[in-house]
Amino acid sequence: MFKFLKEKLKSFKKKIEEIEKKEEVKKEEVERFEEKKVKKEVEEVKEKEGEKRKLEEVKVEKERKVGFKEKVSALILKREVVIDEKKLDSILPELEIILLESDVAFEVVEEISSMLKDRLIGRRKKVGEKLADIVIQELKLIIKDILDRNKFDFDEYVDNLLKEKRPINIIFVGVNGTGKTTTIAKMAKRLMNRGYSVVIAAGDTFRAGAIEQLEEHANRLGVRLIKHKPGADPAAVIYDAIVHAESKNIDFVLADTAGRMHTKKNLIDQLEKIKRVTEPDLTIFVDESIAGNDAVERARMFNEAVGIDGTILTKLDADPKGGTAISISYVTGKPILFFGVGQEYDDLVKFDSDWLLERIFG
Ligand SMILES: Nc1nc2c(ncn2[C@@H]2O[C@H](COP(=O)(O)OP(=O)(O)OP(=O)(O)O)[C@@H](O)[C@H]2O)c(=O)[nH]1
Ligand SMILES: [Mg+2]
Repeated sequence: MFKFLKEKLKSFKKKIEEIEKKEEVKKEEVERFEEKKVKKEVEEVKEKEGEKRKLEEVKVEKERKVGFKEKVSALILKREVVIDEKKLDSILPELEIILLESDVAFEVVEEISSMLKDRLIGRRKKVGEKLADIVIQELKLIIKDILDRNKFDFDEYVDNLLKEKRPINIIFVGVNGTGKTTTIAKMAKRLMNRGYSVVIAAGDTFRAGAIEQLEEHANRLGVRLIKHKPGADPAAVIYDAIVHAESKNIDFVLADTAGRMHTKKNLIDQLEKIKRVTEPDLTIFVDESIAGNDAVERARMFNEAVGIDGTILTKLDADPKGGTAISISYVTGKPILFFGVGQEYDDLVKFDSDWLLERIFG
């Protein structure tokens, strides 16, 4: 997971370290020179003082010591470097390229860059503190901040909602092949593990084989599937599933939808109708993290066209980059709810920014 991004960040860190090392060698030369100068001055003072009267000697000695001490602490202070804009300008472009290459959306790269400047310019770097460590640590905090802006606790939300109504109707939308159907099966298993009852609605009536695929999952999981014939109205299928759930006191309806129709407009019209007729409690957008900026753009489009409440990002296990996960919530203004991390039913991870950061930064 995220091998590409991890390696890029590592070499970025190394590069900053090298720049810093070179600067330090130069600085140390200057400092050695200055230290020698100070010592020489002190020696000279000592010599002169020695010639002075004995009575004054003790007093002068004391003053001399103070003078030396002050000079030494001034030297230490000089080693506390202030990070300035020039210094950041020498490293930020490289970081921006790494982030763009890792599929972080342009507007998110800009945000990260400007936040890094805000937080780092004018900051004092103490003796022994490495600029590379400061930059990486701050980058991590900024990404966490971006990830947590639209925080939403799925479990807490549904637990509370179930106190008011039943069933909770969740529809899954997104383009074909991204993992909608698999994710519905994973969600069904997760909800049942938490003690809830679930019914699945076969709302993808467009793609040949979609109903059978969902049926197979339903049979394996022991979940009831509500289906009509291929080509039927998906809004009617989902409506039937809700009526069934109401009559059996079932907690959740999880509804599949088509990922592709004859035209994009057909698809959006169909989703709009599903929303109008079935009034979902949550519309979850599903896309694959390996799609990079395409996934982010689709999320934006689906949010504008039909409205989404959050995203489930699949196939993180196969994504070397990670930029989609960093960007999608910022761009849509909607939370990431879960990550898909494999093809097994249990490969679903509830969103947690620290979990993601751990996988990017180690
Ligand atoms: N590695 C990996 N594969 C996944 C993940 N989620 C789904 N897949 C695989 O992606 C492929 C497509 O998944 P589907 O669930 O059929 O996708 P869909 O969005 O329903 O596709 P359509 O029905 O064609 O619109 C399948 O082979 C899944 O096993 C994941 O988190 N990791
Ligand atoms: Mg499907």
